[in-house]
Amino acid sequence: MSTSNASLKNWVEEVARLTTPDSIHWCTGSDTENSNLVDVMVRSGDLIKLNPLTHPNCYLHRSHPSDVARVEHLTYVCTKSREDAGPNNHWKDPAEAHRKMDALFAGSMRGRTMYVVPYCMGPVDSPFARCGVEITDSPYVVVNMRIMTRMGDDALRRIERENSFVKGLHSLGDLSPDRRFIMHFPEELSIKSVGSGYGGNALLGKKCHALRIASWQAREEGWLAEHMLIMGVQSPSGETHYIAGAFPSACGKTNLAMLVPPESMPGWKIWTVGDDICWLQVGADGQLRAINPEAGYFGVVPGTNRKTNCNAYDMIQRDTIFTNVALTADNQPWWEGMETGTPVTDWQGKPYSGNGLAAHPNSRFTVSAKQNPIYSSLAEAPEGVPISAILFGGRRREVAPLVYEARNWAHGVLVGAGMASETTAAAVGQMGVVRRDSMAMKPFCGYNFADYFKHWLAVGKKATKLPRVFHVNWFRQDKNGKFMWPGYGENLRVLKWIAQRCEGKAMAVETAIGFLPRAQDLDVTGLNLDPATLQTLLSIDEAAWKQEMESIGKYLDEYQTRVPAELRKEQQSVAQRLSAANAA
Ligand code: OXD
Ligand code: MN
Repeated sequence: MSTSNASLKNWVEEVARLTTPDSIHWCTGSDTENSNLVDVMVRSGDLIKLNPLTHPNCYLHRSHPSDVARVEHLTYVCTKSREDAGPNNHWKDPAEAHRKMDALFAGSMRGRTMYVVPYCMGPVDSPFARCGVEITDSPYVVVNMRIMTRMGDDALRRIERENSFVKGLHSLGDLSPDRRFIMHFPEELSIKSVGSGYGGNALLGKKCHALRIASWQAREEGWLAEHMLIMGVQSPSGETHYIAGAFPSACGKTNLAMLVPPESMPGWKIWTVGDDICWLQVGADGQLRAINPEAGYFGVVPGTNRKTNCNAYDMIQRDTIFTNVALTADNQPWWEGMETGTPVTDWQGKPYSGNGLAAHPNSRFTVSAKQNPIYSSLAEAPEGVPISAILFGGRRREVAPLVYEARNWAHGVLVGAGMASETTAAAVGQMGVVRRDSMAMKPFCGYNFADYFKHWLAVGKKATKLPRVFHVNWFRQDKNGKFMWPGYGENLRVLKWIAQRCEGKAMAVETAIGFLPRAQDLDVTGLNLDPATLQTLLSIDEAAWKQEMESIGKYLDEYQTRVPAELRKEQQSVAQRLSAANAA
């Protein structure tokens, strides 16, 4: 097979000349193609078939032990001007980056098959969707892309109709961390990734296309590409509010998007639209509307069990690819947080004797969104869903209260820009260090954050009906390091307050940082939460917040004069309110 699209055909030929594969396979996305690829990988040892009685059609992939997470220090945005990439990105001159990458790609597919993977991010019939083609020498990437995107013939037809697609070139290379780079060329709508088979580095439709390149495209075209879940929150009276939420990697987006309501909140229902990425456009009705560009979940496994999230747990009992989990004696997948079973083999395939972690903390499942028992009936709607509220949230031991609401859109942009969170195992590097992670996009924004904040403010001026903006923190700890809020399904109590705020029905108190619920405004029936703990969760320490605002001011200074004056004004006005409150 090939294509009628000359630019795609030429690019494939050019890549084949450079990488010298043994053969070229154009992916159609069919079931037969998928099972052939799975068979090849089972024979090569790239996939291990799991117990078919307990986990039908499930496989385990073990990645190279040095290749288990995103590599932010090896990820670059290559724009003609360094300032366009901004201090939030590593930068390389595009010509130099191409030279460096092409040297690594030269002959890299010798002895391998080169797969050409056409895909569409978003429902194929959606005007908000965008297409790409990934060329890869990894069959693991192909089977994952088939789950995570609309991959194959339908996408190729759309590419041929539109004559536009993002070019993604990927090779495992020799998997050496010294020869591993993920480079983005937003001005050319292209990506080159070499030396890693890990999801976020290798499944180019996800972070590389749907966030880094798409954020650039979105700015040019007047929309937003965000690191956000999308969920429907349905009240007992049947009204559904759609909420988009930005949280850094491994902070529970998948669990929140698939939340199981507590028994003490009968009648509430949650519907998942997406768990990681959200493309927002101002619709013809003047509202912000969202689509999930992905078709599956690449979720963090540890901690998933029947109690924490039975929806997620049930979803991954069949037709799932696991990466870097442990195994029981009868070949069932196992991870920390699993309530039953005993691991005998760790994530690296070594015998496990009970010391240390059996599964890698960033072990993952890849599963089709269609297997989610609460998949929203509007998840495939070409026009997307209307967004009532946007959440920003980090993993903060202290300072950030359970929830607060921004005064308005511009203040909301400051709340998002000032977001901070403790680092997690989703990226290589030290864990648990608090860093600013604006809109949870620090690793993913394909251009200068100052321009991005400006773009957020501009989108706010285009919409006639804007979502309300909130900040949440499920991760507050007491002096002994114990989590103060139970999290998981109980987070619905906060979502209920948010939904009611959107309807103008819930009360709040105004503080220097925004609107907070009082204890009586939050439904805590059946929760058994100590009133003093609730009080701490719902109050602000003004001295700590003064410092926080100063630190946000310094953070904005890093972006110098490119920072929009409107954002600076917001920061100054919160700082002034805090000073006034301190003086009072
Ligand atoms: C992810 C991430 O895999 O954010 O979603 O790292
Ligand atoms: Mn993510």
